[in-house]
Amino acid sequence: MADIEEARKQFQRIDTNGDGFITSAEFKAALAQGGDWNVTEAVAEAIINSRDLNGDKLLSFDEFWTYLNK
Ligand SMILES: [Ca+2]
Ligand SMILES: [Ca+2]
Repeated sequence: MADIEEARKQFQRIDTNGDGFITSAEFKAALAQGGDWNVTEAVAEAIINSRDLNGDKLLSFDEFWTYLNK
């Protein structure tokens, strides 16, 4: 079981504009910041889509949390 406070901090770091949703662009930027420069926007989108439960192409904290607990 992941730590929800830690997950929230991580989520907020990725959600750079603070609207409560992670877009593929934000996710790509976060991965690049972590040193993973090979991730293209298309790859980031595919990862988001695989975690996106309601199909809005955005990752909410709930979806992020669900993913962490899988
Ligand atoms: Ca955002
Ligand atoms: Ca979603």
